[in-house]
Amino acid sequence: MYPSLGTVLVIVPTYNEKDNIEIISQRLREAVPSVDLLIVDDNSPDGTGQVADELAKSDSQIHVMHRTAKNGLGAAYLDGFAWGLERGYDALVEMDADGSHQPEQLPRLLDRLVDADMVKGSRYIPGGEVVNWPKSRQMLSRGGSLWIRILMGLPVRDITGGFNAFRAETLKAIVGNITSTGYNFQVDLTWNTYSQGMRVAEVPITFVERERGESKMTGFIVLEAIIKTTVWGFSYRAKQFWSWVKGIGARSTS
Ligand SMILES: Nc1nc2c(ncn2[C@@H]2O[C@H](COP(=O)(O)OP(=O)(O)OP(=O)(O)O)[C@@H](O)[C@H]2O)c(=O)[nH]1
Ligand SMILES: [Mg+2]
Repeated sequence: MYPSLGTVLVIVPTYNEKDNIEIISQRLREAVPSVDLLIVDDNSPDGTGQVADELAKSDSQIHVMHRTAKNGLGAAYLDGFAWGLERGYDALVEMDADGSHQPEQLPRLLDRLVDADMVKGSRYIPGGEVVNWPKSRQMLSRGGSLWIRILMGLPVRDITGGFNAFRAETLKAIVGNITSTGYNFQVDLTWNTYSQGMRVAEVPITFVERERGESKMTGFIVLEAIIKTTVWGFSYRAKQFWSWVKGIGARSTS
């Protein structure tokens, strides 16, 4: 139990994270001993799933879900959310395995969730920072967030960030609408929470580039994000424009 929130499940998706999973699990268990951990492994060829099983054997608060194939980060999280919701957790958290998200900063997210429906760990608000990312990657990430913020009118600074905490009720209300698999999964969750009138808060985090293992980022993942957010943004703006036109029409006939 986490004071004032209830039971909390941290979900960590893994694909070939053998050298990271034990370190991140230990850091999490030490930083916030009351939370449970679910590792969702997509049958990693490097044996991450077996390492996770060993961790679970010696710690009743660590659980492992084995999926049969690599189906993307979003699909792994959706299965993890379903697992946690079925078991009645009050809050669920997304966190990467590669050390980019600091388990020691998890209390910031959980404390803020007391009066929010979703809390995003943010690199781009005062106090937030990015360590060891090349300029090109920073520009892609910052540019992406700015593009989405302008296009979709989302008042969030770090929209693609993946260190996020949710109340169970928030996820129950939105999971059925989530269709993205790659990076855009985080945008999809944020957009759906916000557009249902729920409270999205940001807290500063220190994001650290992975030190071990390989990135799973692909051109497809970036393309999916660009195309989907553009379509959503334009349809959102078209709806806004249409209700403005209807408003003028109604005023001129009254
Ligand atoms: N289960 C599962 N996990 C995945 C999949 N793709 C990525 N992950 C995990 O999702 C987290 C984020 O993936 P990363 O490869 O770190 O992606 P990234 O942070 O954009 O790229 P980096 O710059 O390398 O850190 C890591 O814990 C990965 O192991 C997938 O298809 N299935
Ligand atoms: Mg990463």
